[in-house]
Formats: sequence, C-alpha cells, structure tokens
Amino acid sequence: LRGPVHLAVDLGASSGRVIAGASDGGQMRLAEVWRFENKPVRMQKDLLWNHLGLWQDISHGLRLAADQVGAGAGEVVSVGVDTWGVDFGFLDDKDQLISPVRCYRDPRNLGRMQDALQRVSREEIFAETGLQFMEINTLYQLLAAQQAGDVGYQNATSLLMMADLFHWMLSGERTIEASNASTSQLLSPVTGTWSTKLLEAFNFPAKWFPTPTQAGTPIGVVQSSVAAMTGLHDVPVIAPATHDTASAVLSVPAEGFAPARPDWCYISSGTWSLMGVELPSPKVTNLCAELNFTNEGGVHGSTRLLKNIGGLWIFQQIRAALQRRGSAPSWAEMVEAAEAAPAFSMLINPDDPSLLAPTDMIDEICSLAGRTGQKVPMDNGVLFRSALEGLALRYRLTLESLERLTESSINTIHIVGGGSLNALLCQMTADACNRTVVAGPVEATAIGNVAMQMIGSGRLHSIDEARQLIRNSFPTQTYTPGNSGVWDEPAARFAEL
Ligand code: LFR
Repeated sequence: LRGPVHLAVDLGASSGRVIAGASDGGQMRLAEVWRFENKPVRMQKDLLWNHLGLWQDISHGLRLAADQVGAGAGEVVSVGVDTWGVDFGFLDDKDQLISPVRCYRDPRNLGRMQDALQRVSREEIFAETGLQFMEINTLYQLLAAQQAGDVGYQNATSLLMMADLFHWMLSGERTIEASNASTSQLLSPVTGTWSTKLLEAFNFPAKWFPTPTQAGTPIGVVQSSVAAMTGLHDVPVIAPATHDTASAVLSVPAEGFAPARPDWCYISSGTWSLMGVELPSPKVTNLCAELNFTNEGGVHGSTRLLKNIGGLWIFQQIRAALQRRGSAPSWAEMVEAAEAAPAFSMLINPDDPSLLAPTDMIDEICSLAGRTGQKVPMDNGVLFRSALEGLALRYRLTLESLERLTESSINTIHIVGGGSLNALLCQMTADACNRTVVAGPVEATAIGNVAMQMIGSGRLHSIDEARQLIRNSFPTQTYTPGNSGVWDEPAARFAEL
C-alpha cells in the first residue's frame, strides 16, 4: 500500500483481523496483515472474552503492519477498532482492567430481561431507548453482574464497551463511542446521551457513563509502551463506528445518505443478519415497538432502524455439529447440497429462541421439527437448505415491516458482509422478497472502519464521498428476482410458525 495507511482492527465472531487500508488513485485498497482466532473461553459455567489473547494478537498484527508499511511507500496515520455490540469490560481507579469479561452468549444472562421488566416496564424502557428487546443487551448483562455481586461491578470506575476497551489498551484513554453505546439499551436515540431515568431505576453508577464520542473522533495517540512494542510512534487512535454493524452499514454502496423515505435497505450478513434502513432520525413509535425493531446509532447522527435476525449462525452451527460427528463439508459443498435438495421441506425460523445457543444445532433442529409439527429433515442437504430458506423467508417478512415503518417502498436490497458471497442465499433473497439484490462488498465492516478513519483524519469529507470511493473500489453482484410466486405459500406457513 502507498500513501497514508489506516489500520482497522476488526474483531468478528470467529476471527479477528488487522487490516491496512489506503486510498490510491481514487480506489480504496485493503490488505489483510494478520488474522487470528477469536474464540470465547468456556470456563466452568461461564462464557468469557479471551481479551488478553486478543490484545496479544492485535499488538502483534500492528507490529507487522508498522514494519510492512514502513518498508513500502506508506506511512501509518491512524488505527481504530470495531467489534460486535453489547459486551463491555470494567476498569478500576488504578487504571486496571478488572477481569473476567463476559460474552453475550454467557448462560447467566438468560432470564435477566424478565428481572429487568419487573423493575421498569417494557413501554418505559422502549420510550427511553428505542431499542429492540434482546436478552443479550448490556442493560440485562449489567443487571446480571449487579445481582451476582461481581468484583468488576463493585470496584469499577469506568465501563467501556469492547472496542473502547481495546482503544484504552492502545491509547490509555477512556472513551465510549456512540454507535456501540447505542446497543446497550441505556442510551437515548433522540438526545444521544444516557438515560438518567434508567440509570437511576437500575442503580447503575452515573460515573460509568461519560458523554459518548462520535465516530470519526481522534481519541488519543498510541501510548509509548504500546509504541515501543508495535513501532506505531505517535500514531493517532481514531474511533471508527466501533459497532461492526454500523461500520458495515457505512460501506453499503448506495447513492445518498440517510434518506427520510429510503428506497433501499441493507442486510449486513454474517453470524447475524442485520436488516434495516438508514434514516435521518429515530422512529420511537408504537409500531416500532410492536414489530420489535431497533433504533441503533449510525454514523454522522443517522439512525440504523433494523432488526436482528439469527443469520448464518444456524448454518455455521450445523457444520460444527457435523464436524463433531466426524464429517466436515466445506461451505461450498454445503451450498451445493442445499441447491440440490427439495425446496421448503422444513421451515426454520432463525429467531426461534431455542437456536440461540444450543448444545448441538442438528439435534435442536430435529426437536424443533417435532415441536412445530414438521417432518424431521432426513438428509444434510435438506438441513442446509432449510437454514437458508428460513433466512430468506424472514427477510421477506422483515421487508414488509420496514416498508410499513418507513411508509416507503424499497426496491433494492444491499447485502454486505460474508453472506454476500453465498450466491444461493442472495438469489433466494431476491426471489422471496421479489426485489433486486445487490451483493457486496464482502469486507463491509473493515471498509467502513477504514472509511471512518479517513473521514476523521480529514482525507474524506462526507459519507457520500466515502460511499463513492467504496463504489469505485469494490465489485458488486446483482441478483434479479424470478419465480417469486413459489414463495407465497411457504411464506404464509412461515408466518404462522
Ligand atoms: C453483529 C452484532 C449485532 C449485534 C450482535 C451482538 O456482529 O454486532 O449488530 O446485535 O452482534 O452484539
């Protein structure tokens, strides 16, 4: 890479990466410098972040990047971290991290949402935050920590969301970036500040919640101890949209930014499928609450009105279950078998709560078949196909809701992220929804992270300009809907599940 290089640290559900990004001749170029495993640690009953191992890999990757960029014609000009939402860690008054740090699939979070609703009503929580109700939200995880009397909870002087925590390791600065803060279900989408009402009602210390920093803000420089280790002397740390989904949405190659009446929507497709629109302001309405959509914070004050859908998680976990049984098909083989299997043999709602963290996905799907009065899938192709069809059917329902919520008609669905490579799923989506699908870019989150750092350092001037650069740089694939009628009958059955 040549010229000014931005380093994006992207921590995903199975791997983390250090990626170098630069703009050269009107094109954004990316180079993956270091890829490492990101696997939660199971210890006794708990599911924890391996934050120390990750820090080791991140600093190693940064060292490699500094060396490689320095050896070429480039110069590292900033670094920023993104990861998934809702998880957090605690720091104490001696500037020490208080372990352990928990993962949102940690079993002790189950049931905490019900406890919270005993204290504050669903209506009130929604009115304050505009957020969808999910057991994994920071609010309920914090309640679990409070109830358990965690040492972290008792001794903390700061709470940082996970990307913020890695920013702290890099720079020594304690900040909370707004897009990820918005996933906590403690932030007002209208004012962008914390809900004092909820903090008080749940007895969460106000000092943990400083005013959130906007994506694109330089928050400090790589501190000297880290510079000595990585070679990144005096390099600014610039907060990207630290919520991976917010970064992914930034890289949707659409024309325009945050239209009030959107004619496109996105699916950020990976372990989760996040399907929604980008709006100029939140929609904290009864209909939104009823449909359980969420108003998360996007870049430059935009709102991501979206729904969490269980995503490729099911497909991934079917593969993990097969691996345990001694067979290990590749993704391509799984898609091929799905394509050859009969259509609509079993309908799977990807958001069935039993599929969130089952011990064995295949066993769970078989028992789900029983519970919903369907035939147990007899071969793997049917299993694979059902997992993909379930997503497409869920997208179809979600699209209807999005159009109702925004009072607009959506004609293009942008699929970004790893799932955009799954041609069968893209075509099923086009057919089930009867809309044009534009798939790509694949590296949506890393691209969005780099783009925001470019904006933050003044190399790009607007989201529009960033999207233009992205359109010029990364190919997309268009899928035209066909044979949509065959989806009507299964869609009706699906809605009844
Ligand atoms: C996607 C994601 C979703 C969030 C879920 C849990 O990686 O960030 O947006 O709801 O993970 O944090």
